[in-house]
Amino acid sequence: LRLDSALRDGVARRQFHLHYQPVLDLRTGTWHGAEALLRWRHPQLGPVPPGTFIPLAEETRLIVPLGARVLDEAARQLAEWQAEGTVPPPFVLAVNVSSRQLRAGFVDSVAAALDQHGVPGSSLALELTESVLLADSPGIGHTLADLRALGVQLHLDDFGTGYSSLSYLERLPMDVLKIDRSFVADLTTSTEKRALVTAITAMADALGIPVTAEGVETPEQLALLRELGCRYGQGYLFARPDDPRTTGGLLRATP
Ligand code: G
Ligand code: G
Ligand code: MN
Ligand code: NA
Repeated sequence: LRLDSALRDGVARRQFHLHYQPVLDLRTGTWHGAEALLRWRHPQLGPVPPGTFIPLAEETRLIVPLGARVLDEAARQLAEWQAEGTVPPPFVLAVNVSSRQLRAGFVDSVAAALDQHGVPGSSLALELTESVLLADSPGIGHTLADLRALGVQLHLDDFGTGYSSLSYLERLPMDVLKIDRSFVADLTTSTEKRALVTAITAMADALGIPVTAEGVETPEQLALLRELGCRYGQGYLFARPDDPRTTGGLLRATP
């Protein structure tokens, strides 16, 4: 069984679905949003981890059609939750986007997904990694500006793990900075990690960009992140990624 042909097959046969992980507003203690996370269940292999199939989808460029489906399904789910009153504003649903997807036609496909399901751009966020910004492909600035013109938020994912050049934070405006969970993991045990997170939150604060901490697992991490002025939190302490029904139930309840 070749994984790349299985992947191609899986896209055609709709073996992919989305899980959702809620994001908490640490200031108000209410749900602020959720992140859509792609899952693949292969009939023989069972669940294939995203760490395996996403890089392959990127290499084979299957991420382009697959990513378009993700956007459409996320917008559909968002419309359903909005109609039911599950996610009152300013709830924001975040979708991960690979740099390979950011090419001609991408902005149109985002606009089409919003339009098709009647969701406002302001309730959608796109999570981009530093590599997207560093690739600095010609036109990336225009693409991001066009996305923001739709009202869509741009979140910088996995912050701190890439070749962090801070200059792009000024050039390419980001609405939220997501501190990678590797920093949060050792936050309460490593003085170095704590210094880094302190520096990141101070810098983001100076730039007026709110921060989301990923991978929050303990009350001790939460307390420290709050102290450092971190605005949003995501992690197993609050909620795991889960199917739309389970996550919808959580979102309707008080955190
Ligand atoms: O649940 P977790 O193992 O789901 O996700 C692992 C990685 O896969 C994350 O870094 C995430 O950014 C990436 N990922 C999850 N869903 C998507 C998606 O729909 N598109 C892209 N491009 N990456 C995704
Ligand atoms: O890179 P990205 O942030 O998009 O990846 C999200 C990944 O983080 C998903 O694989 C998700 O399952 C995972 N994740 C979410 N919360 C936690 C957490 O509290 N601890 C750990 N270890 N992983 C988490
Ligand atoms: Mn992400
Ligand atoms: Na991340």
